Amino acid sequence: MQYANELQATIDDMVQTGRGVLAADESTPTIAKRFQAIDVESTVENRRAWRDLLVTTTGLGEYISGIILFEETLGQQTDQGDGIPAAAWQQNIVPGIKVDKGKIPLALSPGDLITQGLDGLADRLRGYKEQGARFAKWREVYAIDHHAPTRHGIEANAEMLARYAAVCQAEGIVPIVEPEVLMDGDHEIDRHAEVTEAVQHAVFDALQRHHVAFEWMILKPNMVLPGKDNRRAEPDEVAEATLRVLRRTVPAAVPSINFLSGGQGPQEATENLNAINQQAPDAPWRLSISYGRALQQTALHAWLGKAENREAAQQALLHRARMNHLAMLGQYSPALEA
Ligand code: 5MM
Repeated sequence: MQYANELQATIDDMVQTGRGVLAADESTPTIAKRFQAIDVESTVENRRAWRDLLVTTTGLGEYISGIILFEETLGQQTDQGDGIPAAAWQQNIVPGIKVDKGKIPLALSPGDLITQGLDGLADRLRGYKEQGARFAKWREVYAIDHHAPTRHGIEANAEMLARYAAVCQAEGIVPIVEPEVLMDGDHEIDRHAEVTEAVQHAVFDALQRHHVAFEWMILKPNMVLPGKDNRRAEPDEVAEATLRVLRRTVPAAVPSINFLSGGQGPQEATENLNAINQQAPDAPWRLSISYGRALQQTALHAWLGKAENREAAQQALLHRARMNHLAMLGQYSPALEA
């Protein structure tokens, strides 16, 4: 592959013991929803100030090795006048970019969704690379109900992820492959496991068909959980179910599995990750994070859009990052939250 050395260097920079990825790539409608919860207007400047706060948190690089940015943020600057990607590098954090253009219903397939954004992707990636991005992310979303996702939907989504990942590797960009089976609904944990297993099988089959090198990608899956309207499972049950599915489906050549938090509470997401690492100390892949909400939520509520709360918000972010660092080592305990 043309960019083998570059791809390996990015993997080496991102996949390290005790470090994970911060997902700060909320699209404009999603960040508006997050800001609305703290009564802050979603302006270009407020979005810049928030992402500046995150990326300039002193010490964040100890626990975070990569940050996923939204296109707008990639071209923005910190208060100090540094480009946001350069500010990430100053903390030894690799900047990356969300490249999908969001989901729409899959035509003629009720209940299935599909993500857009493949047209012109290679050109866009070249531009993002010039702006400093070294990895990309693309998310496919699967909602569970009685009939969905369908076999056809699962295959169509796998095809999109594989085509995206192949274009990334051809351009020297490490792809984060994110198939997210939502936790919305009242399904049991077994149903979530069944769908996640079918999704992962299809994704890896498609990646292989599209000649994607597993060594130079990162998988960003959901954990296996009962539906949000069902019950809350204990961390050991989540870990067992999640590891069973991953062992059945994810090749050992994949260097790292970085979970999304998907609506779990910040502490819940840390507890579950800790149980996963405790149960699988010899797993072939690193078991890490690519959390958005579970890393940002407490910091966002400490910030409230006010400059005078900036330091408190950074402390809240650093604390969550450190708790997850300990969970990656299987050394977390809720007592440490205090
Ligand atoms: C940060 O949110 C990302 C997607 O945002 P849009 O829906 O606005 O495109 C999302 O892909 C995120 O990276 C992952 O779901 C991880 O975030 P959570 O909050 O699930 O850990």
